[in-house]
Amino acid sequence: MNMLVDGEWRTDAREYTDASGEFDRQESRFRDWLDGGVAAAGEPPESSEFAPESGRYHLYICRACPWAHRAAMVRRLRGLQDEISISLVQPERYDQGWEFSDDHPDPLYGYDYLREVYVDADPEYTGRVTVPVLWDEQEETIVNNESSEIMRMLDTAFDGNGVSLYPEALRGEIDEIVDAIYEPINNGVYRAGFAGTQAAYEAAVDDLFDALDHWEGVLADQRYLAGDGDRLTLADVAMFATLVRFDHVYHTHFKCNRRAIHEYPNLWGYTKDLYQTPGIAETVNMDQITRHYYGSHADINPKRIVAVGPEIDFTEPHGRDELAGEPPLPQ
Ligand SMILES: N[C@@H](CCC(=O)N[C@@H](CS)C(=O)NCC(=O)O)C(=O)O
Repeated sequence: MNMLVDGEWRTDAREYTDASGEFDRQESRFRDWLDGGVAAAGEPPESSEFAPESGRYHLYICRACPWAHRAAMVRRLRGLQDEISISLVQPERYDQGWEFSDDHPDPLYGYDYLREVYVDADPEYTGRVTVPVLWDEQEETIVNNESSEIMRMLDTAFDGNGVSLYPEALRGEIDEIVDAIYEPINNGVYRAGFAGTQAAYEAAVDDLFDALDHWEGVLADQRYLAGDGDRLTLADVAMFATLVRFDHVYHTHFKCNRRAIHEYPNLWGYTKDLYQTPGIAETVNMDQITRHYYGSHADINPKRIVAVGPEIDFTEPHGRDELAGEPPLPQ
């Protein structure tokens, strides 16, 4: 387990799992807000010195990471490409943590490792070095490294193109869905994949497939998750980031193999529908996704061989436009 301890890189610091074999995800540490950004209900952000100025912020992401994917999708769907710059780390993660490379250089400082960005923000930082990172180029610090907060603030702090993925009337319900899918689905695939005991693995898989069965039912007669399903929201962003990776990596590498997403008619149609929503496909890089997962977790795939399948096509007809609802259209 690799992490920073008091600003020093350590490769022996802590295990992924707790004593009962359950995957233990750390709390994100940097939790500042862009001024004007809206938080989940009950967590009002204070006003901050981070004004939502165009050209001031940078997103460090990995195309492989579902949490970083949320931020990249919101940036793209809201047309913030010119306001917030973005760069990628190398998809494989080895002993040194997330790395930059010739293919994926650090455009701001020319660093070799993402951890150097964390140490700049806090020379005494103790914790994991994760993506996404929302970096303030003016103050040269990390504003926030928690995707559920970054996605909300990118939607609400900037004007963007007029698309709203966190509309006021639906915020409570979107929060509930984002919460409801987090533990069994978004984090559930990791709980299965990194489980240290058979019991922890089976419990995670049971929760995961119970939740997938539930949402398969919900999506039988609505196009999207929130409200009456007629508009794409942050709840869909959060769900899609897991579903699009599922059949290629979670099913095999994380042993979530009771069923594949393409075997669920509604979840599969929904995944293709979102993939085909203008702007989303360009945020998905399946080569980097598979290289990252199969190539980075030596404890569960020591030979780092990347599975070749499945042969599924996210661009084939999804059949969901018969349900009420339109993809987001910039105003
Ligand atoms: N709670 C964080 C989790 C981010 C996270 O765990 N990202 C993974 C990549 S998928 C990571 O960077 N892991 C590196 C590590 O744990 O050392 C969020 O939602 O932003």
